[in-house]
Formats: sequence, structure tokens, C-alpha cells
Amino acid sequence: MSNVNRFDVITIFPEYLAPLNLSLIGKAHSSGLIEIGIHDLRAQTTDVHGSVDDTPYGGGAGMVMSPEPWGKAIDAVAELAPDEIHELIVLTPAGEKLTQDLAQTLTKSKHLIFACGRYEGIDVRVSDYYATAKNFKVREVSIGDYVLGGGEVATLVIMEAIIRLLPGVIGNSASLDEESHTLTKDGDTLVEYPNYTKPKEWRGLEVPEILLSGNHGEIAKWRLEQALIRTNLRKESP
Ligand code: JF8
Repeated sequence: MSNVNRFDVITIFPEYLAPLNLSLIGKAHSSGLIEIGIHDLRAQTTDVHGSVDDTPYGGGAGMVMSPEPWGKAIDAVAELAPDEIHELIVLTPAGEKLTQDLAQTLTKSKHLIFACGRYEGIDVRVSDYYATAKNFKVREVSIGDYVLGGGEVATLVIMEAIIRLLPGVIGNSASLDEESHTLTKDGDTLVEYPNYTKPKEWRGLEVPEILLSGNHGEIAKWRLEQALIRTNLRKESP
């Protein structure tokens, strides 16, 4: 049983995932904390043109991605983590919305497979098939109510949200500890308080005096107030 989280991404635009080599995710990968595979869907096509799409049954605009290349690609990447449950994440604007809670939940999965569609999306039988396949779980996920051209950027967002939560990935684990405290009594996520650093005065704008006071109790109180103001909540509201 591997203790490494594995992420496989299937796409017709592998170069779209190049940012995974940078920063936090790049370091997590090169340090061996996670494994990442990027897979070209067209490698699973059989015709000379590498076709991955076709016209929609029932008519309508645009093209739909054919199920067979997806089935082959998903079966192939499942074999890269043969002893794990495969969590298949199908990106779609119609999916369950990404939240911090969902990101946290997905940190528990040892093998995540991201299916990045293009055009009008993927034939829904791909989701339907793997929803009942042995050792698979399927989630259709959206990153928000706006329309992207495909699932690649959404995959970058979701992977970043997950990977920064993995033990050993973030340098400063105090940053993560502080985050987990930021819930209001209603269970709403409190936004961050405003941050300041040197210099004390910049272009006529001063750092609030309280932050220079060294009074940690008063500073914590002020920061909570500021965070509540920014969250559009007040302590006296019912
Ligand atoms: C797509 C495939 C998405 N929040 C989101 N908006 N749009 C998308 C999305 C995902 C996949 C495809 N078009 C073709 C749009 C997500 N996730």
C-alpha cells in the first residue's frame, strides 16, 4: 500500500497542465510526496486522424467526446495504481461545486483521475459506466458558475486546492492550522484579515497602529473584527 497520492490527468491538451511543474505542486512532485501523470487522450484513438469527438445524438450544436477513447485511457491509468480505489473526477459545469470541504475530502483519496473534456463535454455513459465499475468512484465537479472551454484549468484549480492540504507539502504548517480556525459560529468560512508588512508607511498609507503595539490579545481582536467586516458579518447580528 503506497503512501503516495497519485494524480492522473487525461486531456487532449497535455501542455495545458505544464504549470503542475511549478511552485508548490512542482516541489511536492519532485520531492516524491505525490505522483503525477499527464496522459494524451489521442494516444487511445485508433483512426489515422486521432478522432475523439462526434456529432450529438438528438442533434444540436457542437461535438461530443466519444466514450471509447475515454474508456481505454481511464482503464490504462487505473492500472498505474492497481491496489487503490480510483476516484474519477469528471470536470463539467453541471457538477458538484468545488468547496474547501470537497478539497479536504479528496485529500483522502490515494488515486485521483481527472477527465478533462473539451467541446460540449464527454458522452455521459463514461461517468455512468465507472459509477458502477469495481474499485471506482465517480464525481462530476465544477469550479464555479461560469463556462470554461474545457476541464484543464479546473483540474489545475482542484489539484492546487488538494495538494496544498497534504501533510508535508506546505512549508509553513502554521498557515494551515490558522486556516482551520476560520469558521464563524454559523459555520460560514471567515475570510482572511488584511495583511501588512514593511514599510510602516507606503505611498501615504500607514499600517494600523494596533499591529505595531505588540499587544497580541488586542491584535487578535482587531483581526477578528476586520475578518468579520470583510465577511459582511457583525458580532451583534442575530
Ligand atoms: C467544459 C468540457 C467547468 N466551472 C466550469 N465551467 N466550465 C467548466 C467546464 C468543464 C469541462 C468542460 N467544456 C467542455 C467546461 C468545470 N469544471
